Amino acid sequence: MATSHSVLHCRGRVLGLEQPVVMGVLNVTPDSFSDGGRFVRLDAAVERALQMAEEGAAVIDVGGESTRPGAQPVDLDEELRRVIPVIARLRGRIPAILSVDTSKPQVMDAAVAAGAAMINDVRALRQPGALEAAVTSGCAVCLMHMLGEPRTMQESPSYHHVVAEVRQFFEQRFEACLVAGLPAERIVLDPGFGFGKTRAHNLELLRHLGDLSVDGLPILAGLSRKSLVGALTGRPPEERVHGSVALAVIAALNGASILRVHDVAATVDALKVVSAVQNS
Ligand code: 7PM
Repeated sequence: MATSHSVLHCRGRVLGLEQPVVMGVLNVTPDSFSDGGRFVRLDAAVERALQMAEEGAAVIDVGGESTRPGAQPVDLDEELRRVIPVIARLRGRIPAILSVDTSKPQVMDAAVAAGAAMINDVRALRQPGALEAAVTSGCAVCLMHMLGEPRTMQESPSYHHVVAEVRQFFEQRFEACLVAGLPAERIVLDPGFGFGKTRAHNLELLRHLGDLSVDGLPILAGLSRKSLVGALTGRPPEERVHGSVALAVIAALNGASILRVHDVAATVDALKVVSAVQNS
């Protein structure tokens, strides 16, 4: 196996990665929960998180900024209003690690104060102040590769050699983290499927997932319901469960330690099968 780090340190807690684990996606955006107003949305988000924990998610990733292709940035106060109450309500209620999906240092600080133990940053701590916020937080961090910005990244992504370029990006960000005082035990790398990548790029990265890791750091893969699944199956997002589970299985077999998914129960079952095969 390409990854030699089999644990992730998350603010005094240890997430075991001997077997692949699931990170459940909790989008707290107006388009993800029916709009009965802010408090209805909060209740619905908390309910969904409890369900994902029950289904076996080891991590719950709470996000308030839509990073879908073409999305507009979200204002700081609005992002705080979306994610902080959810994290605060979940703190201590579930065994899952709480992750905050953000690029803003102010959101990282507030989320950590509310109970988050992981930071998932699609901009890999490149916003001013983000690296420092992550270092002092004690949190684990997910460094994701993205070519460009969400608003424009899918316009015409181009690489000479996608695997080598993503790997080089990981090397640079890993070095920046070490220099800033963020140790390897707190870092996970993510190729950012769909973030400035064509279908061919995504498939190339998936096939070579094991070659992407730097210093044996664990790999996180997010393929769930993405347009890649749509392109391969011809199905709309709500009908992409089976294709997504197949991709999660392939990613795990190719060395991914954390699978970021919407359909937790189905993926947890599939990964139990993968683990049994890997450990026999
Ligand atoms: C529309 C398209 C809405 C895509 C939302 C998305 C990743 C992530 C996302 C990922 C990490 C989604 C994506 N994808 N963070 N955030 N890795 N670390 O499926 O692949 O939620 S947004």
